[in-house]
Parts: sequence; structure tokens; C-alpha cells
Amino acid sequence: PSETGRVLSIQSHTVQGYVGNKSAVFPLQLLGYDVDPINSVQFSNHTGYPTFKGQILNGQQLWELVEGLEANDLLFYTHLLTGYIGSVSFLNTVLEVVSKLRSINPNLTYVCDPVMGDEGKLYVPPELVSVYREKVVPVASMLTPNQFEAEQLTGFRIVSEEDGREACNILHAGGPSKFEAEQLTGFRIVSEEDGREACNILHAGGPSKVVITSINIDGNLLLIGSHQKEKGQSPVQFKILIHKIPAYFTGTGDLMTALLLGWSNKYADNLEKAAELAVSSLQALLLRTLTDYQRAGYDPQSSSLEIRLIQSQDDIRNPEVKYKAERY
Ligand code: ATP
Ligand code: PLP
Ligand code: PXL
Repeated sequence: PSETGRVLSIQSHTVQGYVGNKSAVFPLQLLGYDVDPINSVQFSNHTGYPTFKGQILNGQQLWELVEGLEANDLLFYTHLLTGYIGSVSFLNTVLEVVSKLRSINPNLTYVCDPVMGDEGKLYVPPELVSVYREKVVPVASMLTPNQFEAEQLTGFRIVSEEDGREACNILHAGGPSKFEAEQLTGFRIVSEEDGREACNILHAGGPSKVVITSINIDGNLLLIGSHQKEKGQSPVQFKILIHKIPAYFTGTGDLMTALLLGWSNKYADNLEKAAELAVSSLQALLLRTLTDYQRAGYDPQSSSLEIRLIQSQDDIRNPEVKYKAERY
């Protein structure tokens, strides 16, 4: 399918290496999208290196760019994409950007990767969590948290597939309200009924598409996708099992969200298909990255690997679907 769009992508820029806009813009362009990047930071390299240098854009500077576009009638976008955001003031300005873009295109799709942390650790200021939970989740069209982020947003510990699906349900419903979140924080879903019970009290207004990009279960990775086609209806849910490659990569979350945006817009009614394509591209790229590093005599577990994005362009344009979704 040839469906494309115009994407405003507000993410990090690194001079060297591929995270943020550097890992999202090229693949979206390959899939046929016009992409307008706003660089929320410009750093020499990603922050996983021993040091980094560079500049951070603040909320006011972001708004200036938006005003510049508006003054020339250049604010029509089909999609807004956001990833790592480092401060509450920047995130609040992003929320203003969402409103502004929707006032121009009421059908704007807002794809949000609520980057907050991983493996039990936050790498953003803790005040960001409640802003994501209370203000961002309700306005997002598609959300792509990892396991830890889904837990932060819902107040649920996710220890099973069932928990992952329940977390998606809560997010579709707009996330827990502040009071409910407080009640639920630390609460552990031990049965399907617990999860359903909690969902019943939640209000409407959340993203119709939720993809928990990875849940660690028994040493493997599980992607859980959830598409609520009509408000109030139970969502179509599925999983994709991914074998964990014994290496650390950076920028994969950003690439994954970009691919999900690209394919889910082409297959608007079939999130399973979109996820199969995105996962298949990403895994082909990760294998190439691993092999290239190994060929160069590098120990892939010694530090985080820079993804081989450019070298994987064929896998992005025309992925061979080797990963199949299994519907619940
Ligand atoms: P974010 O914080 O941006 O939401 P994330 O934690 O979801 O990011 P990653 O953990 O990088 O991002 O995972 C994104 C995708 O990358 C996963 O769905 C998974 O398919 C893939 N991935 C990442 N690391 C590996 C790995 N070691 N082996 C196999 N797949 C991986
Ligand atoms: N580690 C640090 C210190 C970060 O700032 C970020 C920012 O997003 C990440 C990891 C995320 O990397 P990934 O999207 O590959 O999970
Ligand atoms: O991939 C997420 C990311 C985004 N932005 C910056 C980063 C990273 C990961 O390290 O350093 C600046």
C-alpha cells in the first residue's frame, strides 16, 4: 500500500550515531513519508557514551519554530511523532503543539513513545511520569511504551502476558485518573478478573493503538499489540515472540516507533500486519548490526551497538515477514 503522510518528528539529534530523529527520519522517508524533524537536542553522540556535548532546545524555542511554520501556513501535518523528552516544560509545550496541529488538522495522528526508562530505572525527571499519565496518554493516538513505561503509566506491575494485555486496556481507556493511579500504584494484577475490575472504573479518552514493544518473559521478548477499533469495544490483541539477541543496542525503541507509525498508517485497520512488518525489519537490522560488529572482531556485549540503519534500507523498504503475530 502506498498511503503516506507528512510527519512532524520532535526528537533528539546526534551528530554521530543513530538515536531519536537520526533513527526515525530516514526509515520514514524510505517508506515514502515527508518528514520534518525538530531536534529537541543536538548532542555529539548518544548519552550512553562516556561523555557527550551539545545543546538542548527549551519549550519556548520549540514554540518559536512552530510559530515560524504557522506564519507561513506550514503547519498541516498528518502525524506528530515524539520520543525522548527531558523536561516537564518541553513536554507541556509538546502538548500545546498537539492542540495547535489538531486545530489545523482534526485528524492528526499523534504517535507517542513515552520514553521514561527501562529495566526498572527512570532516566527522565520523575515529575514527567504524571504529565505523561494525565495529559499525554489521553491525547495520544498510538502509544509505544516498553514494559517499564507501561507500568509507570498504569500503576500495574507487568509480570505476565495477561498483565501486558490489561495494561493496554487501561491505556485505551485513557490511563488511570490521578486518584485511581494513586490507588493502583504498586497494585499487582494476579488474575484476569483483577485487571478487568480495574478497567471498569476507568474513563474514556485514550489511544486506540497501544504497542508494548517489549516485555521480558523467560529470557525472551514479547511484543503485545492492542487495537481498539471503536471506543468502548474490547480491543483486538495479539503478541509477537522475539528471540533476544545477546547484545545491547541503542536507538531501537526510536526506530521501532517510527516503523510502527509508517506501517500502521499504511495498514490502518490491521495493527497486527503493521507490527509484523516493523518487527521483521527491526530484527533483520539487528542481526546485520550484530554480524557486522562480530566480523570486525568486536565483543557485542562489551557496550551498546550503533545500529546499521543505512545498510539495512532494503529490510526497511521491503521486509520479509519472518515474525508472525498470534491473536489472543
Ligand atoms: P523506548 O524506551 O524508546 O520505549 P524500548 O525500551 O521499547 O524503547 P527497546 O527495548 O530498544 O526499546 O526495544 C525496541 C524493540 O527493539 C523491541 O520491540 C525489540 O524487538 C527490539 N530489540 C531491542 N533489543 C533487542 C535484542 N537484544 N534482541 C532482540 N530484539 C531487540
Ligand atoms: N539510555 C539513556 C541514558 C537515555 O537517555 C535514553 C533515551 O531515550 C535511552 C537509554 C533509551 O534508549 P532506547 O530507546 O534504545 O531504549
Ligand atoms: O534512543 C533514545 C535516546 C534519545 N536521545 C538521546 C539519547 C538516547 C539514547 O541513548 O542519548 C539524546
